[in-house]
Amino acid sequence: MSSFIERACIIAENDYISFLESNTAATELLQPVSREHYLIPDQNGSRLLSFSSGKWIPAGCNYDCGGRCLIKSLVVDGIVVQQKTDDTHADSPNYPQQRGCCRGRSLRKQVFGADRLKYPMKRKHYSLGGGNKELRGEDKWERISWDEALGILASELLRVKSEYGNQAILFPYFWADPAISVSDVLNHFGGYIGVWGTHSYGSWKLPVRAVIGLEGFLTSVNDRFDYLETETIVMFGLNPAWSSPGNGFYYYLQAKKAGAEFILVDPFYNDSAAALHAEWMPIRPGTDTALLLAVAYVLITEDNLNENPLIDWDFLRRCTVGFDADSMPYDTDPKWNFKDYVLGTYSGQAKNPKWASEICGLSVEKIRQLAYSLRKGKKVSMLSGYANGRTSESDALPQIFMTVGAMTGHFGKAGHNCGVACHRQNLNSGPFLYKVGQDELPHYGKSHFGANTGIEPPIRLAINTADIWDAVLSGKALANSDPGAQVGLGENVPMEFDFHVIFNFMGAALETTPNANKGIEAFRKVDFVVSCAQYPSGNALYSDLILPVTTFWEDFGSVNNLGTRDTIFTYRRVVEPLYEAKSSRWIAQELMKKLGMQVEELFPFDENQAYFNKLKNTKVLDSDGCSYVPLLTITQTDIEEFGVVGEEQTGKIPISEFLEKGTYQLKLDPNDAYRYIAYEDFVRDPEKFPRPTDSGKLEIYSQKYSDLVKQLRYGEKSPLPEYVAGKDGYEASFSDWESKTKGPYPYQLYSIHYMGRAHTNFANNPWIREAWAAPLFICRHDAETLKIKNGDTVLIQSRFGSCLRNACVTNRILPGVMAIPHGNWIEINTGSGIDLGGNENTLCGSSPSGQGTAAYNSILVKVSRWDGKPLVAESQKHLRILDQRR
Ligand SMILES: Nc1nc2c(c(=O)[nH]1)N[C@H]1C(S)=C(S)[C@@H](COP(=O)(O)OP(=O)(O)OC[C@H]3O[C@@H](n4cnc5c(=O)[nH]c(N)nc54)[C@H](O)[C@@H]3O)O[C@H]1N2
Ligand SMILES: Nc1nc2c(c(=O)[nH]1)N[C@H]1C(S)=C(S)[C@@H](COP(=O)(O)OP(=O)(O)OC[C@H]3O[C@@H](n4cnc5c(=O)[nH]c(N)nc54)[C@H](O)[C@@H]3O)O[C@H]1N2
Ligand SMILES: [Mo]
Repeated sequence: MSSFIERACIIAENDYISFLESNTAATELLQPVSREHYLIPDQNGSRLLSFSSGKWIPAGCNYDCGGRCLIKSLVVDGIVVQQKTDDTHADSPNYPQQRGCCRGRSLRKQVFGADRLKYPMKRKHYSLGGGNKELRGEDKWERISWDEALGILASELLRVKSEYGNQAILFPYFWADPAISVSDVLNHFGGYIGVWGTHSYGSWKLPVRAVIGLEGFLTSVNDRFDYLETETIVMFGLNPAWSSPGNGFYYYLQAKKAGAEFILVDPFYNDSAAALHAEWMPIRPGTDTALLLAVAYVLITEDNLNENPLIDWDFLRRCTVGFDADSMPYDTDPKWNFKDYVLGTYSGQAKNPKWASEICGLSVEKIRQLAYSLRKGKKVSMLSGYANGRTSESDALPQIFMTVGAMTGHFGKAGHNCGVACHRQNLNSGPFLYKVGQDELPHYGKSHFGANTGIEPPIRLAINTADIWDAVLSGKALANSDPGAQVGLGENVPMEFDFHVIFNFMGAALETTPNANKGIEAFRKVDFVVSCAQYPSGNALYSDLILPVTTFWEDFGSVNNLGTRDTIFTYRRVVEPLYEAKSSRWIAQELMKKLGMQVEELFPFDENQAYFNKLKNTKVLDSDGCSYVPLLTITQTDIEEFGVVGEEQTGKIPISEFLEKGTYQLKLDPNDAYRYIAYEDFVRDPEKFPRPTDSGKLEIYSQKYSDLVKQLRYGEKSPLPEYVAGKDGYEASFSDWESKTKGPYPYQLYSIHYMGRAHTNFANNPWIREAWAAPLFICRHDAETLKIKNGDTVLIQSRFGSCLRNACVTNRILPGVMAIPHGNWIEINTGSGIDLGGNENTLCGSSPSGQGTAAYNSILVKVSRWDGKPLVAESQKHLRILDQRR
């Protein structure tokens, strides 16, 4: 046996049982004999492999965690024997290495995992049009050839198209390559119904820029050097130590070193707060708006121009509309201004700290203290994550956040910030300094971020992800024809649907959209479900057909910088595709053939040329801060070596250096042209540099926001940032609010983006499982009431489903509130219907509110000690390995 990979394939086929029992990743067949040598099993016994013959190759880690880090793999004889991260230059705060986290650095445990989907498979009782559909998720699997698999897929698509039309195909994924190759084929085939949603952003999505004037995405706060100047950093639901991978948290540590003090407003005293010694202001999930209204009340009622100046009146007058009766838009009744809403002038209910305290749980004194921490004159950064916006009826949140920032003048100046700083919007803010090159292939539609990528899709209709299971089951849904629009969305129109195919390419819709139990019903209703997948997570398991797709390490290569402003990365194929896994491009092409289409129409050249095009077209912002110039110098010899068509060009570094290092990082300096202070021009001269809102100012009163929400038909929103109690929020945990009598589901639960996951990814990585136990976080007080001890298995029940987790009893979460990691894989027990995997969406049933927000963090539950068989610890759990023997 010459290649290790071939050997692994044979073992996978013959030795399935030992794989299953040993929980072994294929790489563990290697036996280390020294730091430099491995013993590899061979047909003649074994053979010694020396690391010195190996090559370090930049390896992809493109998961949607918000980080982009350099990962390199040492490949010896087709085997990855070691991984490392960025050592291309010495580390320093101004010029930091781009270091990978525990997930990226344990990728080889997963790429070579025993649970890889190795061959195309069909469900045993599947036949054209579905067969025995209720067996989805429980049926046995049969290994089949790629030819047969693609044949089945093509016949189902052709049949459904001719009987019901392309609108019967649901493609529940919304962004980015490599999904684009397959979605292009489906578009070429006549289209499909896609999805839109507030996903990550929650209610932070719509109001950006053109609506109320708040900057969005990467430009909402100042660049990373700025935090060295800030005095107080107030983090509203922010946990960069876990959820801003890459260097996000490193910049917080620099600010700490420079003397900033930290405050965390969050139900959880998270690891970021612990590392930064932040003061904790614990609040209940979904209540930030109430808290901030009371902060505004304190500022309004205690501000005094001479003795106690808390409000930046100059900023309010110059840069906002709607604050008080004197600053209302001309055509609006002055009565409806913000100040009078907060004071309760007309309603009789002041939004004072006493009112807010009852809702959010923070004491009256602490609310007042928070208001003073934010006051005018101090260098304050108000930073938020998205998590507080992933709650029910939270549309007022971005607007009240902006309002408090405006009242205190924390916009447009060094050391002052007011905006979102999570995910890839971490403290490394400012416009991207690179433009990733286009591959020059023809593509359909708009990208996730609204950039037009080419040909108009034949069907331009999308359903909110939070509505898709209902749409499949009831045949009715609101549909949007302009989901990619940058400014709000098109109108949501009630429509009828008749879905017959669910096509899962990327994404793990069953695990990541609300109401997974309904999702399973939907999967079991349609005629046909196909999943392209790497591992048997929920989507794959509940399908009729599984197509094994390659991981980033087996893909041809790509260029990306989604996540870090100053660095760009490339990765290349580390090992040949494992087993019979195929790239998305290959699957797309072969599917075209089966559907009777001309491959050249979408793929006029090969993957090598497409990769080369991305490289050559990649641009970097020049040191003048204005013009983009090519990143790479490419010679005729390079072009010949690459074996592509192209022309010579001059750039910043030779292509060979980029390919070898896997990265290029701009050296930033606090005094260079790349500096970014958000809103700087606007604040200096609001007439000359207006915001793109109707008034050109920040809109504390926004009729447009109200109108946009109305046309989405999920409810009404006041033009002002008014507090509305959410469905499945704190208030709903009571059967009687006045007497404070709790209802049947008395605890608030939310899902937290977890260090041991990038969504559903890494849930099956043995090293990660050892380090990150994926428990239910429950506070000591509640645990005592419920007679739950640390490590006990507990049953968590909501109106929508139930699951098991082992408890982590801690002082770091607010009483009455519990948290569960986002991204656990569904594992429904057939008899009881309980999800042993502990996926949060088996509990979350929330229907969208306001701007279509999926309220992932508004869940009400009851919890009890589980007297049945306890769950094994995460580290002891067997991998889910499907029997893939022929
Ligand atoms: N309850 C609750 N739900 C949530 C959230 C929450 O906080 N709580 N968070 C929401 C958020 S913010 C987000 S962004 C979404 C994320 O939701 P998803 O995008 O659905 O989640 P992922 O787990 O990233 O999905 C990736 C899937 O693609 C597969 N995959 C990875 N690489 C490749 C590849 O190269 N090719 C192919 N074909 N497949 C690949 C992986 O195996 C995995 O199954 O979840 C949302 N859902
Ligand atoms: N390791 C890891 N990192 C990730 C991801 C991942 O899956 N794993 N996913 C990435 C993606 S796509 C996204 S969108 C981002 C999401 O990142 P965020 O939107 O920031 O979400 P979380 O990390 O879940 O929560 C951040 C903090 O908010 C708190 N919180 C929850 N609800 C509320 C609330 O109502 N009010 C307040 N004040 N605080 C609240 C939580 O306790 C937590 O401390 O993370 C990205 N980063
Ligand atoms: Mo996200």
